[in-house]
Amino acid sequence: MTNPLFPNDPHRPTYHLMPPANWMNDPNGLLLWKGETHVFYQYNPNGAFWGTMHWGHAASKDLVHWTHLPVALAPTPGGPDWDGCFSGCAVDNDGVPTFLYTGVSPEVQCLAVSHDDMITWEKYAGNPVIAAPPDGDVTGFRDPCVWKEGNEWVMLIGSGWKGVGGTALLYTSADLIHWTYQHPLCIGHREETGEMWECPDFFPLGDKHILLVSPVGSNTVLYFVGTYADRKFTPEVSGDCDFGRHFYAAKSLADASGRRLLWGWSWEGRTVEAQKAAGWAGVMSLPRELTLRSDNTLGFAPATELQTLRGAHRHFTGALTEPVQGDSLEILAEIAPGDAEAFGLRLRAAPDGSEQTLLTYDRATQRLGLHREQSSLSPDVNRDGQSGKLALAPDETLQLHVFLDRSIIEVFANGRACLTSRIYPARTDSLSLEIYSYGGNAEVRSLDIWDIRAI
Ligand code: DQQ
Repeated sequence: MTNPLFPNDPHRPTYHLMPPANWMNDPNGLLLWKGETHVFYQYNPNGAFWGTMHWGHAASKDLVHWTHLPVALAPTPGGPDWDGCFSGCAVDNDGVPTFLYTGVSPEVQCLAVSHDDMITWEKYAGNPVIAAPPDGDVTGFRDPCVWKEGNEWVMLIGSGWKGVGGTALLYTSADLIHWTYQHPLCIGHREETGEMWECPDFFPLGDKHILLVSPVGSNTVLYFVGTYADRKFTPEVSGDCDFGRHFYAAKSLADASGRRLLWGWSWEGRTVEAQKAAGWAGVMSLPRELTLRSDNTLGFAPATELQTLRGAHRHFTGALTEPVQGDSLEILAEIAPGDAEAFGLRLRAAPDGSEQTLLTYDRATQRLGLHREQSSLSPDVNRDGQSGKLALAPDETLQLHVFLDRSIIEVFANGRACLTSRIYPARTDSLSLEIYSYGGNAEVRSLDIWDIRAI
């Protein structure tokens, strides 16, 4: 986002939603209101580090350009959220926008309402509305996700049973204030999906229901596709929402046309000191549309509205016939593997190759990965490789849809995999884009590249 506070920062994204300065993490309280999409988010007004959690607020008419609005929630000294307003959701309660969120410490559930189109928020005087978890050895009790079924409100709270596995605890209420614990929506296996599920999100898609959870320490958002009956969920298919390890705490929203849109928090990949020095940390992912595929896995696509940001366009077939440079690009590439062992895109490359990031498909392992070992000459930067399985059918081409926005890369592959990551090239001339292959030749069927305009 163009920002006078950081005119010369080469790493600050230009077309992603982020606060004007300081720290942000999880998306919170996504709500459609009077024709606009409102995104709230975990925010620390006191610097570019996690702490004193508030709720920041932005709204958009087009999912692309965002207006920053006043901070919605701040901790109340002496109140149940004295130590922070943690994550939660927003619902439209008969025309009254209402937040359900976690106050700390300890973790309790709180309610707030707005009577002025969400500019200011009043916390319920009787907070907390849920003062303690049910009996049992829980690993956490936070991040309410609320929806309405008939006349009843249903809430999930992210949790887990010690030694057993992550869970989402299901409560019901007639008025959003008085809640009754029912049972766990479902329970995971500790060894497979962790012991504590943060930020549950639950919604119908096609003829299935989807549960998204962010297991503590996993750096990933898992999805489960399954059946919801008697207020219990039976997972049938599962997968990773993103291979990149820089996409977390995702929340979704059904838009006016019924599309299911997902946003996640992309955290930084550099030291806390570097983040503080930058004055900002955390980026909201681009909105991505979720679909249910015929094999009951999830499909992912960037919201089509993003096309309105496209600027200068270049189209190639076979090979890049002219140099392409940029740090704010959209790239659509279709590549047939040919006889190559590995192939993909070389991004943000310096003229002498001393910095470069490889987005690679490896045929032997069938993995799509981002190789960041040479992504930066700076010592402050994480350079771990990140990859995930993407099995291509024998005659299937690799179809990459890449959004490069300075330090953030978001990749959509073959409509069924995503990889979000962060890079911080230190050289100002690390700008080249190339196609490469290894151990043989891959065939570029088509390549479209757009400059992307700042928002
Ligand atoms: N972030 C919030 C918690 C949530 C975690 C605190 C997930 O509510 O569990 O900032 O990133």
